[in-house]
Amino acid sequence: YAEEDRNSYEVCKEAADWLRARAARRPRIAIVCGSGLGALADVLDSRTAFLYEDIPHFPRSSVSGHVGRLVFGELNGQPCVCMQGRFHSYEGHSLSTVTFPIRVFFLLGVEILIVTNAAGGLNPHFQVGDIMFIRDHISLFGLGGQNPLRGPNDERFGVRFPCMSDAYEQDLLSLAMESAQELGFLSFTREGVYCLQAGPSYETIAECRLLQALGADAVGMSSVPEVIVARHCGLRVLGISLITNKAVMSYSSQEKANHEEVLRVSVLRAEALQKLISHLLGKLGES
Ligand code: 6GU
Repeated sequence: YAEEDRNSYEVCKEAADWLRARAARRPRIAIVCGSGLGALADVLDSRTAFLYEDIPHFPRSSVSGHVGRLVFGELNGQPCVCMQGRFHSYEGHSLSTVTFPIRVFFLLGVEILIVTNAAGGLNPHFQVGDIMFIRDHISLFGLGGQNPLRGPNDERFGVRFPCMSDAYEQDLLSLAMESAQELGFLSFTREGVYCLQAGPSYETIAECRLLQALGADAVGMSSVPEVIVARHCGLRVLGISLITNKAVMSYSSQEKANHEEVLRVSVLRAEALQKLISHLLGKLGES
């Protein structure tokens, strides 16, 4: 198939059928693990893992900090599937490849998508190590004509013109905040707007100032295409950014964004994030 056909219904269904025949339980929740956050998949109970390279039609991931497998299991009693390693546009993948796993999750019967990522903080009140629940996003991609839904629409997934004003579900956001409070995490929990930048280069200072002026609180290189495709097929979405560094806003700053720092901070906060997601899933039992 042509690269843009990877996420066609038939191709996604072959991958979903292959997984369904091998996974013990139908997952209700899919979790995309961002940079340095893959350890979450290692704490699932009753795990079964599948390397991307063994799953029909699955792309390969290539970034350090991203392993490359799907892990099925339970977290706090909820059947989950975790993506340990995601696909980014900057690796050279088309947006249909980046979002292919989301459609596979939909066909597996997943109802809720939790996307996590590492992001640079633009909001001056944010600290390194803060957890930001995504309230909304700005897709410089989408505004510029690169949307994962571009091309023929298959109604079996969703409508031609899906609404995005409710992309990040308020009920999930409230439950996530409640969880943060109950765990004593409020001092480092925020809410804000995530802005997608294609990468792989980090932003210039002028670009950071621009994004801040546009109303973005954090900037990163992922998640938005997955969220758009998830909303298209009706999944409920929660987005979580870990602020791993402050975006450089001033010419007098000596700081430089770098991947090692991003990984170091995300590993530091990975455990808190695991606790938070696990606690939240406990609450989802009832809703
Ligand atoms: Cl500062 N920018 C982008 N685009 N992605 C990031 C980041 C910054 N920090 C972590 N991921």
